[in-house]
Amino acid sequence: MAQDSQQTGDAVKERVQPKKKEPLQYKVILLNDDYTTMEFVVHVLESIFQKSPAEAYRIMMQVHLNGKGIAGIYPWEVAETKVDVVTSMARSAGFPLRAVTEEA
Ligand code: TYC
Repeated sequence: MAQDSQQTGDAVKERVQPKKKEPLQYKVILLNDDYTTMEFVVHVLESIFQKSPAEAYRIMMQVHLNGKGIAGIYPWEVAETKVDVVTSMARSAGFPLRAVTEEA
């Protein structure tokens, strides 16, 4: 039987909501500042966002030159956790680096 309908005697009952909604995705955005070192940002991108060294460097430069850049796109809870991990790693290292989430 077709997935979008259900046979009930002679009637065909249509689903009210025909498609399951995808869970919303959130961008994790890194913000530029004048004090965090480039090396630390590259390290964050490699260790928290699983970027290759070349991709981490590219994203870091994008943030450095344009003020912000996308580190990754994740479901809400994962994105929020990444922001928390970036923030605590940066504070422990004495850097003001900030990360925020934005609906994708
Ligand atoms: N602007 C910083 C510097 O010149 C480097 C930097 C890049 C800082 C990206 C934060 O998210 C950032 N040392």
